[in-house]
Amino acid sequence: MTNPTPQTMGQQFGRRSWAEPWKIKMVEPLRMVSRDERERALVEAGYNTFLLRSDDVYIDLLTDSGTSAMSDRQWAGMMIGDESYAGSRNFYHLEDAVQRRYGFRHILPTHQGRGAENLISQVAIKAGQFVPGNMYFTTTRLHQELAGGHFVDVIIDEAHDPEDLHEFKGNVDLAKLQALIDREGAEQIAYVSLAGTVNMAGGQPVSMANIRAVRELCTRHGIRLFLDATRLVENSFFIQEREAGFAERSIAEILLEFCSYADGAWMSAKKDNLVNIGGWLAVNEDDLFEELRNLVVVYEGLHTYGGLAGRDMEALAIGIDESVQDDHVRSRIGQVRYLGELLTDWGIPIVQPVGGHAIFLDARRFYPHIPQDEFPAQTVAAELYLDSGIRSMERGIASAGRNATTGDHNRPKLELTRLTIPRRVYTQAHMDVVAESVKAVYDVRESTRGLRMTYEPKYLRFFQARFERL
Ligand code: P70
Repeated sequence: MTNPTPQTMGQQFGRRSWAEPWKIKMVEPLRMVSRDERERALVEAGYNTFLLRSDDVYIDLLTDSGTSAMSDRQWAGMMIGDESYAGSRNFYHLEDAVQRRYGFRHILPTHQGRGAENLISQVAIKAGQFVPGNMYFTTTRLHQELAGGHFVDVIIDEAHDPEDLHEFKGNVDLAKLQALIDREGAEQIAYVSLAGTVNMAGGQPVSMANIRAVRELCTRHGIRLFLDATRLVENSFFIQEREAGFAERSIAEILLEFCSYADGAWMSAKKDNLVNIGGWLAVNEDDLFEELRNLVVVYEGLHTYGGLAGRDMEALAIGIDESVQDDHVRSRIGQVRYLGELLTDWGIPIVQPVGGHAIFLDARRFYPHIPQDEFPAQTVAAELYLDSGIRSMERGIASAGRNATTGDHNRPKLELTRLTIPRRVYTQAHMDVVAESVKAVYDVRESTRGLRMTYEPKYLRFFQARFERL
């Protein structure tokens, strides 16, 4: 019998293939780790992929944060870093790039996203106020709580269902937001915290229609609207692809319009913006900016460097311009989808539709016999590492932490393991290896047992918690 003619994945899915709009000129060797080494490393790490050494990892899909490959132009920019303490020329390049691409008036650099979250939370939240948002994010919610705020989830219900095919699962449920305002009073709402795409929901986008409506509601009640802009470029891609009237508009144009409805934004530039470290905070109001500019010197550094070297700010300014190019975003999300299509084809349960930055394995359906208190998503991450040295991240009950009042576990509906794809780093062949490993772990799922937590830190426990096999 002869084999059928091999087909590219593009052909198999009835379309032409996409390709990266770059070629590789420097490589970083990867180390294959033996099964014995992996077993030892996993036990030493307490079954927590955050505690593995990267030298023990083969393909690292822990995060897309700070793991992107910079371009030759960004590296060239590093050489023209102006390391003056005050008024570095690279700061003005960064300020200009954020103003042009995101449209906000005032900009402060920060060492990374959570530095900006800390500043905005301290300045814009009064103790006891509520902060409605489209699903929690770990660091964002923690800073809101440390500032005395209470986070309230106002995302649409569909976002909590990994099988629901809603095209904009990041949308705010306006009725939930209105009900909160009616119940607590507008003066008790610190601001609306809107993220696009929504990380914990699976990288799901917010539509332009939704932010317009949220803006309208906020204006009516005199409430500010701030964005988590970490993956807003990727959000813009989904608007271009899915929302009527945007197909002919560039991602850069869509991004600018989206930001025009907000009063400001915080940014982890380690994602969309293609740098290994950095963040920024941007607002339009003069008075608010004055307060933030004063506070930044307490936590980050002078307002013209905010914890970054001049060279970091230059790489970031260049990265911002590169990050909004249509061909870049198309190939970045194309690669994520490629992996998603393989897994879907093989019947492996993942969050649908596939989002912008990662594939999220649905651990509840992966291991239906493991109860949530035995950490099914953490178990998937551990088994995947054991099988092939691939590192992923738990995004379920361990990440959700404990209820601040009752002390019990938060039990999120979504119990997920994230395979996060760094930008411009891995090839299609790496995605094939990943897909095959997920399948191998899935094939032996019935004999897999869960985990018990043996050490639990107080803050953001998932980073440093330890587990053992049951
Ligand atoms: C990730 C990273 C960071 C992040 C984010 C959104 C939507 C803010 C931040 C904070 C890193 C991470 C953070 C906490 C737990 C696990 C991983 N997300 N908003 O891998 O920015 O890290 O620069 O302080 O996704 O998703 P930063």
